[in-house]
Amino acid sequence: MPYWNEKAETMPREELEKLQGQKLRKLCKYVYDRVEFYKKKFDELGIKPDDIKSAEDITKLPLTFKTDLRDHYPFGMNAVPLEEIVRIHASSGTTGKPTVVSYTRKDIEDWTELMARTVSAPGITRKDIIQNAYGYGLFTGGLGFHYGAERVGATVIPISGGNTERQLMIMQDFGSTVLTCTPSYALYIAEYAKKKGIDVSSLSLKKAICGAEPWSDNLRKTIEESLNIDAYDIYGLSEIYGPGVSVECEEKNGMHIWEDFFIVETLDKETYEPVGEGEEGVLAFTTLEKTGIPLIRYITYDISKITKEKCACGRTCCRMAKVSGRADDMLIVRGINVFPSQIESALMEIPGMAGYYQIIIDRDIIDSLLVQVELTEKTFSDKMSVLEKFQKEIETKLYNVLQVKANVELVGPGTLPRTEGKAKHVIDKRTKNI
Ligand code: DLL
Repeated sequence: MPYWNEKAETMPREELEKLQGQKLRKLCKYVYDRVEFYKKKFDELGIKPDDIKSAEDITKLPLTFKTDLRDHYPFGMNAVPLEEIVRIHASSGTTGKPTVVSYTRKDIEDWTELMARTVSAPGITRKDIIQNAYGYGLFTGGLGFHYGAERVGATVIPISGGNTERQLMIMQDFGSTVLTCTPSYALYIAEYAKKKGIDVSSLSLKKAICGAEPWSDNLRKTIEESLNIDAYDIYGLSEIYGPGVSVECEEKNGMHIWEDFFIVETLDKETYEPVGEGEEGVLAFTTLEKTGIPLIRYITYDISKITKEKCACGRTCCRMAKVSGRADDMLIVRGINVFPSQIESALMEIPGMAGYYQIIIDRDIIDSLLVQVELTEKTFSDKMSVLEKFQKEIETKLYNVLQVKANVELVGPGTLPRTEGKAKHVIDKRTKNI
C-alpha cells in the first residue's frame, strides 16, 4: 500500500486519540490567547483551556459557523498578525463576500504533507504525470494539489481548468496518467473526447481524483467507463485548508480523514448534539495544527457518516462516507424535504441519460419542481412515443424517491450548461417571489 507517512497513517487508534487530546489542549490555549472571538466564546461558556484534558472533551467547546467567519471578514479570526501570513485563499459563496482563509508558512507546509498523503492514497507515485485541471487562484483546488503532487515527486502539469480542446491535446502529448478536476469537468472532458473521436484507450490516463462537489457512485461509474480509468473521491473545504481533508484509498470504501490533523464529529443537523458512529449527521471539524486561522468545531453543513473500522488498506484513521447532501442545500418543495443528491442518484441509474441535469424550482401558487434531463445522442434519436414513455418512467422513479411530483423535461445532447469547475445543478426561482 503506498503510504506517504506510514507512521501517521497506520498509528494505533489509542495512540492517535491520545495525540489528538494533547494537540487539542494546546490548540485551546493557543486560540484563547490569540483570537478574541474564541476567548469570548470560552468565557461565555465558562471554560478555560485547562479544562480540556482529552479529545473527548471536545463537546465542551463552542461551535464555529461560516457566519462567524463572515462577521469577522476578512482577517478578524486570524490568530497571527498579517506579517506571518504567507498566502490567502477564499471561497466564493452564493451571496456577498467570500470566506477568507489565511495560511502561515507552517500551514502551507502542513497542507502540503496532507496533500502528499492524499495524492498517495489512491496509489499515485512519483512515476505519475498529473494533469491538474482544478482552478488555480483563490480557489484551493489548484495550488493544494500542486504542492502535494510536487512533494510526492510526481510530474505536475499546472493546466488549471478550462480550454478542453487543449486539455485533451496535452493529455495525449504529455501522456498524463492522472487527471485531477471536479467530477463535472471530468464528465465534460470525457464527452468532448468522444465528440472529437479520441479513442480513450489510446490515452495513458489511469486515474482521476475528483471532488469539490457532491457526486454519486453512479456518476463515478459513468466517468470511469467513459474515460477508461479509476476515479477516486476527495473531500475538503477552504476553511479546513482546502482539498486534503479526506480521500479514498484504492479500496474506494470511504474517504480517510487525516485524524492527526483534525478531530471530526458527526452532529445532529438541528441540535448539533453528537450522533453515534455510523449515523448520518453534519460534519464538524476542529483543526489541530492550523496556526493562521485555527477553527474549533467548524460546522461544514455537509452530511455524511463516519466509521472507525480499520480499512483493508491498513490505515487506521476513520473514514467518511460520500457526502449525501448539505444541511443548507435541502430544498423544501411543497413542504417535503428534497436533496439534490437524491435526484442525481436516481437519474444516474437510468441508462440513456448523458449525465447532465438541472433542477428548477418555481412558485406560482404552489411550488413546482422541474428536472431537465439531458439525453445521449442515441436515446435522443428515438421515436417521440419512446421518449414520452421514457419521460414518464423518470417521473415515476423520481416520485418514488422524493415523494413529491417532479415534472421531467428531456433535452437534447449539449443543451445544458457545461462547467470546468463546480456544477450548479439547482435554480431556485422562488426567492424572487417571496
Ligand atoms: O471545494 C476544496 C476542494 C478542492 C475539495 C478540490 C476537493 C478537491 P470549497 O470551495 O471551500 O473547497 O468548497 C467546500 O465543497 O463544504 C462541500 O460542500 C463541497 N465538497 C468538497 N468536496 C466534496 C466531495 C473545496 N468530495 C465545499 N463531495 C464542501 C461532496 C464536496 N461535496
